[in-house]
Amino acid sequence: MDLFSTAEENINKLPFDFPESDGYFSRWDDNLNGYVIDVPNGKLFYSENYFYKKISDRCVEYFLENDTNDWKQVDTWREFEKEELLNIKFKNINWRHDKLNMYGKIVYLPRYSAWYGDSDKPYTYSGLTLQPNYWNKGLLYIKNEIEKVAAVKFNSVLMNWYRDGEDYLTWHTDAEKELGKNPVIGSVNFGETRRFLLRRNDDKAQKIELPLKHGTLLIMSGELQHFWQHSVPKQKKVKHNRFNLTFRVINP
Ligand SMILES: O=C(O)CCC(=O)C(=O)O
Repeated sequence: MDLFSTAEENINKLPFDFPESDGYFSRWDDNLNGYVIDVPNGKLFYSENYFYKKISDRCVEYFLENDTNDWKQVDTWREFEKEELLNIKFKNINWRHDKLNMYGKIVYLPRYSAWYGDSDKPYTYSGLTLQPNYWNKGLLYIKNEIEKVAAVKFNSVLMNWYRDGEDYLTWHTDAEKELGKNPVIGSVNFGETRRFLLRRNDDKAQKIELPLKHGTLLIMSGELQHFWQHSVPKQKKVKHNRFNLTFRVINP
């Protein structure tokens, strides 16, 4: 914190580096408990502690609860490789370890995932078409909480489980046809803090880095998915779980 700033200046200051050039603007919104941010060709909303710690802790438990192992004692989930995960009976989430066929070679994604939503909304991403699991109580709770700010009704969520800093997500946009023009994406985060990077499609040197923490809500909207890519890079020092849920509106 800058000791020479006024209290008002400090509350308006984003908790991460942000360009000061034309087209970049941010303001704190007391009612929404977060920052409303404009970037060239896109909008963001960032609420560092949108979910209270108690709720965030409960969400992590909810995602991991299972009947097969002493899940509170598991220190690293990397021990459970590939098919082994299929033998764990998770109580609330149907986790999968998806694999792709890359030029004849089977490659597992560097994270686990699960897809939930209205049952008639199949979704294709990274070359995989997934039929959603139907909503459960925990996911509906999170969805309702973020809809208060997002001002849209989400009908699906892609869940990503990063077991540790070796798991990652490469540069991409959430601009699939089913998401329509200017999609609103509600990204909810629990567990370890990870770096979330944004870069422009036409100028890859222009990057923004946001920390996504235990309980952080990030909403991406406006033209962002058509002009900016995002990624979650490896962070070898991170040793524990992080869960990310991206809520989406899938159009028929
Ligand atoms: O894990 C994250 O923060 C990003 C997730 C994401 O970009 C996606 O699911 O498309």
